[in-house]
Amino acid sequence: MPFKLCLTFIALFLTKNQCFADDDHEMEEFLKREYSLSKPYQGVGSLSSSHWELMGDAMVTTDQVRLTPDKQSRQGAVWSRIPCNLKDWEMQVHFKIHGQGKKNLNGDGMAIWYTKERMQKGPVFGNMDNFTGLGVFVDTYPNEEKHLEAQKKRYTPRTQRIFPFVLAMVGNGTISYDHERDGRPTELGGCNAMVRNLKHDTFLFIRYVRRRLTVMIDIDGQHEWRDCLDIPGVRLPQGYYFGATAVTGDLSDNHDVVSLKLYQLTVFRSQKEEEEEEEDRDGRPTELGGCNAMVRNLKHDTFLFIRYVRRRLTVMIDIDGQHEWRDCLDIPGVRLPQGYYFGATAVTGDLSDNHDVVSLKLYQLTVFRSQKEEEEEEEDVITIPSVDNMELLRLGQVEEGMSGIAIFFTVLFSMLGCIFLIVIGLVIYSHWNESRRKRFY
Ligand SMILES: [Ca+2]
Repeated sequence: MPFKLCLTFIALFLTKNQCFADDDHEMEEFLKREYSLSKPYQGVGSLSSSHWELMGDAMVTTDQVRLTPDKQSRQGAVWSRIPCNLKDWEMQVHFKIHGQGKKNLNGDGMAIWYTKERMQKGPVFGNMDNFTGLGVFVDTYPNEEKHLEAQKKRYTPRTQRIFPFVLAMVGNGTISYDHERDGRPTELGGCNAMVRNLKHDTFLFIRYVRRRLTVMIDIDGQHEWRDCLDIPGVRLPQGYYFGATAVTGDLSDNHDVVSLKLYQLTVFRSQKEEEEEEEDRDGRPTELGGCNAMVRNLKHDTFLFIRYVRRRLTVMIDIDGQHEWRDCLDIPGVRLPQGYYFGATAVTGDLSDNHDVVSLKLYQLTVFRSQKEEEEEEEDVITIPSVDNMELLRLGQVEEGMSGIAIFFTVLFSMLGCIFLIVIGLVIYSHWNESRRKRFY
């Protein structure tokens, strides 16, 4: 038994060690009352000194803030009055969606917001469209599916979604939420979540740490968080407002917020990270990526390579006279329609250069597509050029993986740690063995 115990002890230490190696950023959390909303909702909806403000059909009862009742064509909201100046935070939403309607005869859902704007009515779960910031939606009605059904079209089973569906979107003030398509064109990710008419409590968890957005749900009454989405490179400014909104149309539900609890997360940042975050503040709004390329007045040939395959755009350069392609940019989710024209242009101003094209060679690429991909592309024909999750992309580029040196030291120290623990374990074991032997004499 003690040997087993000793092994458990070693195992425990090993896992702990690993945990530190994986995530060297320790976090502490503090509940921030000024950004939280919980019972007994003192002054909400009645006092102007309250930290929260109601709008539309929202009303406060003893047990919840009811954003909408189970009645047609209602919309309601509750918004924080104080802009949030935390860099890293975690929002735990205790909510309830329930009503008389049978499955898929209810609607439309609710949303949790962290946005620049507040107290605006509109079509996105009761909030304005073209919002700036983050929206996490609990969409309870499958608009697109019903629309296709009406046209006697069908989803392929693989692309069909089960509703209610939780979905996250980041807007920059010009991106529109496509209600008819349940927000698919602009989604960052999502998951299904059967949250209606449950007896137990249901929770949504939104964490924003080091530009990583994580959404989890706890809806099975098991007090366990289930992953919903997890996306790095999401840039949300400080100073935005938290809010919750809901809307009903022809179909309805009670949309209740029991509590919104905001935790401040204290995250250690290295000097380098701090500097990077400062630099990012002047973003370049339209670039997808790029690289430097010393191409003037060279004796050898210079080449640029642009590949577009399965909606992935890759640019490489060969400018060192070594006949080697060097990566320049590589971006998935770039949507370019067919039927456009190729061309090359150049310009001189007060300063000039010869800009010569020696050749443009276009190669057709034959790419195998699975049945599923074929179907998806048929369903989703590109008519306007666009880039998926433009916001995300720009910033994903900054968040690079660990450097080679960092990986080397992590591995080295993890190994040293393991060896150290095994030695300790063996020493303890031999001591125990010895004392057991002594007891026998
Ligand atoms: Ca919907």
